[in-house]
Amino acid sequence: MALTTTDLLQMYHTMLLIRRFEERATQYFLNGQIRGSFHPCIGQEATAVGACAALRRDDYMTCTYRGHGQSIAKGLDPNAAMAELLGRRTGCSQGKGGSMHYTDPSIGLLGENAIVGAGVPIAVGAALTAQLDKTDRVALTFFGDGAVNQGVFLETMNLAVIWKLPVIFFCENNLYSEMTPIRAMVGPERLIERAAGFGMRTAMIADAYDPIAVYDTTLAAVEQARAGGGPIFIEAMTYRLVGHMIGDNEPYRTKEEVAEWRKRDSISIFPQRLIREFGVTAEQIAAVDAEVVAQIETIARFAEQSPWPTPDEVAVDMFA
Ligand SMILES: Cc1ncc(C[n+]2csc(CCOP(=O)(O)OP(=O)(O)O)c2C)c(N)n1
Repeated sequence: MALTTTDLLQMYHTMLLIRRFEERATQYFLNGQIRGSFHPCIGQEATAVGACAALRRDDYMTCTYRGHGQSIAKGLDPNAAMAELLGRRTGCSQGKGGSMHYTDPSIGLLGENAIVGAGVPIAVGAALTAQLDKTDRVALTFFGDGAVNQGVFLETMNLAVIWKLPVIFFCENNLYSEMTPIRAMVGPERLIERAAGFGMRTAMIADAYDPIAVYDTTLAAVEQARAGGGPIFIEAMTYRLVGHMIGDNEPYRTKEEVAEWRKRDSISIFPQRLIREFGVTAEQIAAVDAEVVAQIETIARFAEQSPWPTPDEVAVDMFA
């Protein structure tokens, strides 16, 4: 289905919201208002928004600790997302999960996950549920290039192929696993070769800073999976524009490399392209920018003014 101007503006809106959300969260972290660690997805907004636009609200999704943007793009209430970071009761996990454990079954969000590769079998299990229940839901699992050496990841890829499950393996290849370049970890040039070895269909997104390319490739994969075509592995070439986590001083990559990617930053390039190629006006872009500024203030106010969980709630919803 071709994207309308309204869809494209909505995509830009969500990408910008994610960027500003992560920037505000970074400030909270630096002020000591967010505990633990925090892995911003700054630079990777186009994969989150492009891929999630191809999903239905009731489709399943899992993601990693770098999943704030993907969760918001899937439909997570950004108020509940920010409140969760600040540990408030109004957070999506009642303030007990924090940055790495956003969960909301009402939108198919089966959880971020702090363990590399661990969201993959959860999504494959959800896809098995869809197949057994004969619903036409699909599952999409986001993971990084660092996950492709995990045993559980390889085992579940195999099962997904054998059982022909409706699951999309979405690899955000941002060239680094924490501080290790992908070239030092994996033999083949392309990670899709791993999946092809299991007999899985594959697709490449050479420029995953382009949300439309991400959307088109993911939509084709989702439609095939929904129609019984089985799993597919998508490798999306992307880049994070900030450190792995706050406090990472990035000794493993050069400032020049980061600067090259900054020139391609989709937050600035995409709106220019909407004006140039899709008949969007500069006023429409400015309206989105202003809306997001106001929205972030509302989100921040909601989170800061929300109550803390009380001590007697500490064991509620805890299963382990
Ligand atoms: C099983 C496991 N091993 C190691 C870690 C420590 N660790 C946290 S993030 C990370 C790098 C993962 O990189 P990648 O999968 O490429 O995702 P990215 O951080 O680039 O989004 C590692 C090794 C972990 N969380 N889980």
